[in-house]
Amino acid sequence: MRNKLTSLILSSALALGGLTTANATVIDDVYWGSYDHSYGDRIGNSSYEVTNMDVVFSGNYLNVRINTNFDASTDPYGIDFGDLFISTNGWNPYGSAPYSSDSAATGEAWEFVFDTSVGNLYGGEFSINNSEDLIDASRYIFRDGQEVQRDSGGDELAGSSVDLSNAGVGGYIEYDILLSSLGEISGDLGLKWGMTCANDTIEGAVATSIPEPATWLLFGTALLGMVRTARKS
Ligand SMILES: [Ca+2]
Ligand SMILES: [Ca+2]
Ligand SMILES: [Ca+2]
Repeated sequence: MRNKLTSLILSSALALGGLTTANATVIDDVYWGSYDHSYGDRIGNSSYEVTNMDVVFSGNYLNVRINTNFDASTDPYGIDFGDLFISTNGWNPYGSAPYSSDSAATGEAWEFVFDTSVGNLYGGEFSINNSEDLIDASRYIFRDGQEVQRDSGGDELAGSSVDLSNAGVGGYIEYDILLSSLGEISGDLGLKWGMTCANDTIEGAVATSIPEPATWLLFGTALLGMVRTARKS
């Protein structure tokens, strides 16, 4: 009987694990970001559109899918994929939606960055390129003031990856970040992505995976029920 009870408890614990790790969150692109100019959400044609971000905590990984038409391999101006910036101590952009005054100078500080071109996650002390560091302002209209790529430095953290094979119109690019590399997350997890001209940039936050008290109550009640059933059998 003890074996039966143990296996019941084990299987319900596994089921709970599944419940708490499969919580997908969609972050809609309600972010503009700028130095107070009036470019709106996107500058230029729809090939720069970022629609939203799907975020899933899946086992040991944080999976972030950026739904965007952008593809660096077909961009006629040499615009590149930007990097994925991660904040592990909350998300505090400047102002409120659509965050038209949030910039690298006023907004969130990022504890981690996945360098898309290198293919590695970095923590520690790294320097950042803003959009105006990479795009010639005398030739192009673009969204300045946005952090878009890691420049140099930082501690290289193995085990995370990016998949660019689905980039293009109606497509997406996808990051798998090894959660253990991020250390302790306090509060919401903040995320930011844009192409190097930042013509469309997305920022937002997801709540981290802590079971709701109601979930624990249900779990406890279910366990009690199982113990009673097991004792009767
Ligand atoms: Ca957009
Ligand atoms: Ca931060
Ligand atoms: Ca945007």
